[in-house]
Amino acid sequence: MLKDLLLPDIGDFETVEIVEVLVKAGDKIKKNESLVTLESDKSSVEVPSTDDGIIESVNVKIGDKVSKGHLLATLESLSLTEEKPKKILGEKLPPDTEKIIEEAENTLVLKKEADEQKTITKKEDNDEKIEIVKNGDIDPIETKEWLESLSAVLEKDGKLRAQFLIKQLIEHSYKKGSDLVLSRNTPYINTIPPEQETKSSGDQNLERKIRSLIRWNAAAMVVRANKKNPELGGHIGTFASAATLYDVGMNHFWRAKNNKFGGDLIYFQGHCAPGMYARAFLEGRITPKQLDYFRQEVKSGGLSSYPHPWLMPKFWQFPVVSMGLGAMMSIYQARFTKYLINRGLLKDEGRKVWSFLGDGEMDEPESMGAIGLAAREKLDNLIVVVNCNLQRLDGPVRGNGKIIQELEGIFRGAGWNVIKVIWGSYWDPLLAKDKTGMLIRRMGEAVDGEYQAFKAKGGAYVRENFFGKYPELLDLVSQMTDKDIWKLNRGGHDPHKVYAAYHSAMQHTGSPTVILAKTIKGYGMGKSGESMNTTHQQKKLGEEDLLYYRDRFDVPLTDEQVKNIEYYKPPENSPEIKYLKECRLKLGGNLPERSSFAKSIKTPSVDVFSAMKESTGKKEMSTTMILVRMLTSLLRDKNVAPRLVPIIPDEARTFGMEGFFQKIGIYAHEGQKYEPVDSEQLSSYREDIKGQVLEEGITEAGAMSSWIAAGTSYTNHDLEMIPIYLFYSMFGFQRIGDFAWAAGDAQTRGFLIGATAGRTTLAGEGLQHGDGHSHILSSVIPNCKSYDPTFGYELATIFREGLRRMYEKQENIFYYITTMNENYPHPEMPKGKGVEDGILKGMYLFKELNKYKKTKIQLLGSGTILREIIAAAEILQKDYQIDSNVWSVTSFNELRKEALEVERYNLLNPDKKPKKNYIEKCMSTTEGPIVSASDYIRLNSDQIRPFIRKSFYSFGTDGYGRSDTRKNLRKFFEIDKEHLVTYSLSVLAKEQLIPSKYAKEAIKKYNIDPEKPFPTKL
Ligand SMILES: Cc1ncc(C[n+]2csc(CCOP(=O)(O)OP(=O)(O)O)c2C)c(N)n1
Ligand SMILES: [Mg+2]
Repeated sequence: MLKDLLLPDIGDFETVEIVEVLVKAGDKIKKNESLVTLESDKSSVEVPSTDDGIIESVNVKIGDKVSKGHLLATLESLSLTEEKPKKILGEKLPPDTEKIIEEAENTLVLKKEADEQKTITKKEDNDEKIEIVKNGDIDPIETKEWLESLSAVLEKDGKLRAQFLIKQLIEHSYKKGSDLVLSRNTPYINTIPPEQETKSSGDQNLERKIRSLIRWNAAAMVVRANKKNPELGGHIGTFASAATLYDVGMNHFWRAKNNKFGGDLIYFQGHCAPGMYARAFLEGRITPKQLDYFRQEVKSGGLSSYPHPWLMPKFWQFPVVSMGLGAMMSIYQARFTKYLINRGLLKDEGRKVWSFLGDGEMDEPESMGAIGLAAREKLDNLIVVVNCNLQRLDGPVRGNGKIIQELEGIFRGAGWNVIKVIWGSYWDPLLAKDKTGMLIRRMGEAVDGEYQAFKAKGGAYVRENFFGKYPELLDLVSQMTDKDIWKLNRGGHDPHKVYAAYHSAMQHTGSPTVILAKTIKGYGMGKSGESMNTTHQQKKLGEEDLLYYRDRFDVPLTDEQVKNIEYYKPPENSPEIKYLKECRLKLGGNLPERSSFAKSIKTPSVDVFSAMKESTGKKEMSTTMILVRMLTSLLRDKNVAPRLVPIIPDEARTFGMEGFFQKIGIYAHEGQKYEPVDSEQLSSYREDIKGQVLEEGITEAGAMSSWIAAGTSYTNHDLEMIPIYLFYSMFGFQRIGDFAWAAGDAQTRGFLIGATAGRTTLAGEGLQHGDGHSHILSSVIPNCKSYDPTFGYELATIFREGLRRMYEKQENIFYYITTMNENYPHPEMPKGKGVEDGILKGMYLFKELNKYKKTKIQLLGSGTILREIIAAAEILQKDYQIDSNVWSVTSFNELRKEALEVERYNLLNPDKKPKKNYIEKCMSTTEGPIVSASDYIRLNSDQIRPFIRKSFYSFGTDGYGRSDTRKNLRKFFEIDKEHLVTYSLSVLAKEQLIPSKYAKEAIKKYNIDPEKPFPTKL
């Protein structure tokens, strides 16, 4: 059966141009395979076939303008059934139907009012009869009895009494292990009751010994480093509070990566780094010499202060010490793992992401900024552990409140599985004996400031101030000595409780888990810093403190050894070392450890990019559109296509990327449960469990975290992925600068695309949107390469090189490329030698205007301002007989980096023939002064000023942006062609190459006001 393939609804556009025809007569085609590519002035979209079949005829050609209903091709259909036309949503309803709906709605309103009336009447009837509908209720009679009792209480003793009883019931049921009560908070006791705890099969004695040695060595390395040089710093208190939390995980839960399993991903709390080194020392992975080089990283082999993969690329995986970043990055890591699994790129092995955070760190907006996403996406592969030692740097986290309860409420409200680990096992008998509920009440009453003091001031103090508040509680502990009371431990220091919590978290499905573990900052540090406000900064331990620490943890060192702060490692064949190693062997290997076995991706052939190297003729396009076109072509490259991860924070339409919705789908872990309102349109909103686009919504920090997860997939999943995160350039580095820094540290590979870039190019948006500095911010990240291309061929050259270097050569760099939304024609790639090389190095000679051979000037332009420079060059030649060289500068940053290196070489090799930097090589044979301009602040061009021996003048967009037309904005910032001509004339006059009258005349001619204040002051 012959079938017409018509152009479907194309949304906002009336007519669009065919830019590619992807089929020919006789081709066999499957449903959803692309027929043609369309391009509007904003976006390009492929049109899919609606059926399987053989193309009978193609009825369009490149350049045709088409609109909805246009016949694209005819197809000999191979499908047996005729597709039913879909009901079009939003179609205008016939007037009769509208009337019927209106009547029905009115009736509904009346009925609702009547119903309300009835309810009120019912209330007035005050029927005391309680009726129970057997609706999932296994024993309605019993329910009735309970409710009748409550009713009686309400009647007899009032609602306060009734509420009290309900609260008692909830607490009682919670205590018995029922965690289903739907309240924001549960009582201040452990979520898992003792009788439901899963017991560890580990040797507790040995584990305690091992933990003690780790504690000792961690503290010793910090104290030794500070003894050597007090500049070096370090933290003891954080790890001292978290040692059990890590130990239980390391001994029993965290599986390493090996050739059989992908490995759990553990985000260690940054300030706990000494603890990880101390364990690695016992495991034989780190030498005592290395321990002695803690925080002395300049010589190779030193240990980095915090988890920095850049500095210890075989050890640390996740850079987290800047508070709040780890929380978000780990959530998006868990999400990205599910994305890879759902897309069929990764096996589901039940791997988990564990993220350790400080309770003070939870103050950071980023820490809880993505917990909604984690619950929404049901990230049951994520376990967050908050080490609630009740302290941050200066003092208590919530002295007047309770951080655990506060976090519980927030996480519970967001839909997380919350496990509180508050009390250690020594409390269990007391809680069991507490028949009055007074103990739970007192636990709930005391605030964190008090709890901190309880652990700093000893057993007698606790008896008096905690138990002493109620006679019943004093009674409860009357048989206990002060020492016994002091021993009442906190959950986070009790390996049994921690084990039970971890075990339960591992079993949990359907939502992410947060474990709130109560600990003591500086645990074991005694007077020198246990539970003190100064604990965080404590990096020195005096002799007495060290002896106390040794005794507290039974470390087998003599007094002399303690005074020398010696490390302690039992012999290799000791039960401790054997046990420690066996545990890790069972769990597949060492942690933390960073490795990559990812296969490289072959760079796509030059053909994929060849269309971008041709002239667009008269057709005007923005570089953003060219990028989208390029990505569309890349989606046809079988090596690259599945690895592309387009990441967009709710701006796909701004960048003309809505065509991707249909083509590759938006990732949605539950697929699409609804028919989208625009289902009839070509670019309809298509969500899919296998979707490729990460449509993040309005969260730059989230999108950036996704980008980092995808860009480090080569090490965390041994799978090279190519994340391309597109954003408004102003909301990139300015917004998420610290994440970008962490991304560099993590050796993320990928593309950041600052779209709608340039302070005068994004015309109608104004101050908050006008980016004139992102290239300055990106320039500070050592392994970030930034480019500001003007033409399609420049963009294509840079992009292909990025693919080659990052994914074929597997270099640890990433790219920041700005693209613009200004439409203009693009010339073909100049044929000259060195153009491609120059584009990548940062500049090349775009055009030589050499007619008059009298006066010459060098004109440098970047981004869209290169076009103003080209226009200025033409005016200078036509009106003033001044020749010029026009240089396209694709990256001032790259030019500067290379020049700095050459300069350094020359300074350090004074006896050798000086090398020339690339800028000098470009400029050395040229004549005349240099005028340079970009759509960024002058500092962008100024980056190369020190390396130029000629007179150099830079122009740019210093000052706050504002909204206006491009023309007016460029005039305001003095980077339009008229200003550039005038300034060029003035520069030439200053160099005494021409008389000054030309500049004066130009100022008049172009209505330039020399009295206008500098734009930074406006
Ligand atoms: C973004 C950021 N701001 C500030 C700091 C400095 N800082 C380091 S540790 C710390 C206190 C941390 O307290 P908490 O999160 O409770 O961790 P703890 O050491 O108590 O486990 C602060 C403020 C930082 N590392 N990162
Ligand atoms: Mg803390």
